[in-house]
Amino acid sequence: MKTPKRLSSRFFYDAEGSRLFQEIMHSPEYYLTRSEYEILDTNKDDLLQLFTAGNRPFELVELGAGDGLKTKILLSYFQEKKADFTYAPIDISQSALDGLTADIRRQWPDLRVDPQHDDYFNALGRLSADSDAQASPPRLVVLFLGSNIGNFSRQEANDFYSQINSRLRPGDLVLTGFDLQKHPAVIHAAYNDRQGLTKAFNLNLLRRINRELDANFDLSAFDHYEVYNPENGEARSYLVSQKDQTITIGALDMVVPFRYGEIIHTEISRKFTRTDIEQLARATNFSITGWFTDCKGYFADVLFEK
Ligand code: AVI
Repeated sequence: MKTPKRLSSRFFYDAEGSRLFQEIMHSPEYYLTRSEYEILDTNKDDLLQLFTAGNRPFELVELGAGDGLKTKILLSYFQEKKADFTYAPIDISQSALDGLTADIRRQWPDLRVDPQHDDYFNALGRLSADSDAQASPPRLVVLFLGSNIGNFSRQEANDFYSQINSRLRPGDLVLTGFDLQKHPAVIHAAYNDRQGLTKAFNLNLLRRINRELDANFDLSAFDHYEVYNPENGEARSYLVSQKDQTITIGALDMVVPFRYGEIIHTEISRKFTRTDIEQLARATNFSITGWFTDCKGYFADVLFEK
């Protein structure tokens, strides 16, 4: 068995995990969502000018749309301004897409929605090919908001943006939400909220394994622990075994021993400097054409152009 033990943060988002994440986003410590909301709201007109430069229609392609709360600021404004665009949320969860699409159709019956139930890169490749076939091809504008990029390692982020780049045409855009490095205490608190929501979110991984893989984790025998390292900008989440114990995972026919104090690494949430972002753009063949931050300078939405 590998040490340290690891669980991928991809598994956080079952129904309960998604619900807890919604609560985290509204907690006083989790500044990320409010900062990005402020950025999009303050700069929606500048963004619209950039998206429609050259009077081209555009296709707003959102990777992992979730409940689309922040995107709705843009959708609402673009509708009001009668912009010529289609919204194409991509998600591997059909139920998340159905909910979002129904919600948008209710709020803005005239908005063109083109939901893509697929893997990000397949869907991007198809949207690119479809728009190529049109007489006046729309510009693709990819949204990857909410600091989702922070959950990738440096290498994974480079690979991800290279893959996106290979599916776009010159002039297409990518708007990414990056959480910036700042006073370490602010970041540490965001992953250690006083209500214990992040703790419950982390422990829910074990509940999910119990339910889906017939395991017998006792949630009260594990604690949540978070470290933020200001030298490399990495916040890391762990679960810590509070005693010597042995877990069985029926579906995998596995017995897993834990020592007192042993950790399971569950998530990395990277925080960026301007140099990190410039390096990412350079390494993946994008240029930076827009840089927007909130009034505290906590978060940045950065526009890359192919
Ligand atoms: C989804 N992702 C950007 C969140 C983050 O901040 O890394 C997930 C999260 N983990 C703990 N709190 C929120």
